[in-house]
Amino acid sequence: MERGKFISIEGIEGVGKSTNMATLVECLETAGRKVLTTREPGGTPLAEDIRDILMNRGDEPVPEIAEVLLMFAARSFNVNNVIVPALDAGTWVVCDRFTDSTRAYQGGGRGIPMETIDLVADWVHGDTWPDVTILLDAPVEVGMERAGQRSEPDRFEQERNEFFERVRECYLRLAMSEPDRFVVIDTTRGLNEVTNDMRTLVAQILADNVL
Ligand code: Z5A
Repeated sequence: MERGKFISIEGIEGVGKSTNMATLVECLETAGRKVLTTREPGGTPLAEDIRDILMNRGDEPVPEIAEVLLMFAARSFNVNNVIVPALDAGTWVVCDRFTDSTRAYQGGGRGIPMETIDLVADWVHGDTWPDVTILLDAPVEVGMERAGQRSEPDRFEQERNEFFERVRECYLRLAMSEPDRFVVIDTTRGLNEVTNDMRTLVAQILADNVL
């Protein structure tokens, strides 16, 4: 059986990951692919428990090292219990965030050395990397404005704009350093244009032009 493809979606908050993920999945399913969606941190019951620790604003501070390790602990559940079994069964996996989020947020945003993150990544998921990573990009103010229309901010959403600027810069650097894996979509434009880009990209992926 042919292995499924692994696609991740990345970007700072409010750039439209959830919105565009729905389009991506719809296009793949229309083309006859079996698709599983998952998210990080999360994706399994235990990983979702870890997500609660990471996202909720409690009284106890979360040290940066604990944040990295919890992200990877959650990822270990998701990779071993969801992602790899699905890919092995020929299912396509679409993941809302993966290790590039750790590189961008904990590396770029918090300043954890990239070598440390990549060392743990190698330990946790080895060669299991997305075949394609779609980076949805928009200036921080655009993402903030869109996200701002939502409910109470979580622990990450209360960070300052400078933090998200560093995260965005890191994402763009990662995309430049791995052009064969990353596709960057400018989501500053209207939703119709972005949706059209997403449809074109799926057609390219299916035609194997991107992988
Ligand atoms: N995190 C981390 O630090 N390290 C890690 O390793 C991992 C994660 C895995 C959880 O992420 C947090 O965890 C995240 C990073 C950290 N924190 N932050 N910030 P999350 O993915 O669950 O949460 P999020 O980043 O806030 O994503 P989101 O809430 O799902 O937002 P989104 O998906 O990017 O946006 P959206 O809901 O699709 O769109 C926002 C609004 O804009 C919505 O009303 C849309 O209708 C509208 N929209 C979208 N696109 C457009 C366009 N093109 N035009 C106009 N309006 C639009």
